[in-house]
Amino acid sequence: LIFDFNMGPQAFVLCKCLIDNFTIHDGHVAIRGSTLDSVLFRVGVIAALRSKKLDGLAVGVMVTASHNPEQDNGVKVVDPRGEMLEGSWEAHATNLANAPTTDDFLAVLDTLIRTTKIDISKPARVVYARDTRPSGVALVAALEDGLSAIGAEGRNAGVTTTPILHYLVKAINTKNTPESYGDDSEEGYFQKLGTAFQNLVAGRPPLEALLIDCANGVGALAASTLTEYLDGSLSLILENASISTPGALNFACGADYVKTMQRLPPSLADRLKPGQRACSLDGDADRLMYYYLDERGIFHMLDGDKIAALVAAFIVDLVKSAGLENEVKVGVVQTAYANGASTKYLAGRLPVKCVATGVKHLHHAAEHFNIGVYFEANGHGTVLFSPSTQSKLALYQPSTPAQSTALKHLINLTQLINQTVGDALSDILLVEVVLAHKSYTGIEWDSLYVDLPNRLVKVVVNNRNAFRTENAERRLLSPPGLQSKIDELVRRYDGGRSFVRPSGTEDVVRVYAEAVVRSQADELAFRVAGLVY
Ligand code: NG1
Ligand code: ZN
Repeated sequence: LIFDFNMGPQAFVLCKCLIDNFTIHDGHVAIRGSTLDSVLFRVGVIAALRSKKLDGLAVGVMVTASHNPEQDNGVKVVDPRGEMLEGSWEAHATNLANAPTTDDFLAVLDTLIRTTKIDISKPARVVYARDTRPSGVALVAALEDGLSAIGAEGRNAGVTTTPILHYLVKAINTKNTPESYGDDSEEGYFQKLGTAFQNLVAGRPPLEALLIDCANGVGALAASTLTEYLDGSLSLILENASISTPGALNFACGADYVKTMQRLPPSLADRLKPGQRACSLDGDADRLMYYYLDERGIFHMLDGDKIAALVAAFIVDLVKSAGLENEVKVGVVQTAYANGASTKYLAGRLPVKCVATGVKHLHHAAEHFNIGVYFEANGHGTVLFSPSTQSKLALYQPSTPAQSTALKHLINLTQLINQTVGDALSDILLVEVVLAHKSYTGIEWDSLYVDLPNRLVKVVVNNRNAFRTENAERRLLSPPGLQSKIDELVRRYDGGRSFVRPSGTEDVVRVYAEAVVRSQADELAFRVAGLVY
């Protein structure tokens, strides 16, 4: 057994073997940056074919490995509506990326073009960007080679965040249409968010400055630009903004560090005053974790579940105040990793759906509500307003001044929120709007409910595909007999809950457990891990 203590107390690794392979999950692949050149070339070809298949609509490619170490890199492919690559194409992309030789690659390509009936004479447009990782420069060059090989038109969006790239894809494809998502430039993005934010907080007392841990990544650049568009309506103090210090990206900082370690990044120890709000972005600024220190210096984390609770309750209230509660149904989507206390809090107020891990599942489930709020506990999430709800809001005639104000707020929220994907910057503004409206500090927000102690453990097994799940990954179908052993263990713990699922992004099986008492949550997680190993 190898326990990897570097991963922190939340993520021990029980190690049996390591397998080297690329898998595409939620539209992305991640691996050491220096070995990715051929994959990026192939992704260029895939993205161009996807664009041809969709009659030349722009497709996006983001070169990033998100919250992973600086030496890793990866790539995400973005569909024309600004959303993640369609599921069936993940499989095509996996096959193309893994083809062992050039001849194999060409054969897979040929099959793909024939089976999906792509007219290769169609135009192809691809917009691409990278985060601040040094390996990104060469990978973008390899991507550009792939695009030229197939004659696609490329637009380089430079160094930017993943959510901005998603925004650009949607803005390009809706340009000059009634559904225009905004000007197809970074400026258009900041303008849209900045204006909506100022409208939403107008007349409210200004909030105390927010400290942002930028994970020494691209979020530092974007957050700094954002301040110019807020016109003093919110002050941001940017920390961990060293984007050119080698090795600094995501190192002992950032949203994943905070969530995994459940502690303050050490670099903020003498920066954060008791009671002051702070938050961490991840390396490509699509995840967000809030937190604060109380008077005794104790760290309190406000994770994706707490953000969902804050935001969903606020939107439900606005819908009611606008007089639309019978017409606009608000719902929340979570995964099994959502803290049980958050589910209890939310389920008492609005419909809550649990889906399998992975943004694509959350996003699609959220589309089934008129307004769907989704957040993963790790801080990735957004709010979706269905097209018919957006039209309803535009046409609705309020009958009182209070209804009219609530309606304006809802409409401004549709502009403030990046509905294509979870966006740390847009989510910061959303949280700040709610805090300003409620006159909440972190303390009042935190007291919406008390998190159950929980622990996440990774187990490296011989074959993670032997682990098959059902019921939104909350129960195991195989290996045979394992689920009943887990059930038996869980029964012995007060408030116990535990589940086991194969990771979609790493060659490991993840074990989650929670219980009323911290030591019991830990014990349950390690006992279940022992059953899995
Ligand atoms: P996997 O490796 O399938 O558990 C992880 C995260 C997901 C999601 C994906 C990225 C956990 C437990 N899992 O998935 O929430 O962010 O990466 O798409 O945090
Ligand atoms: Zn990310």
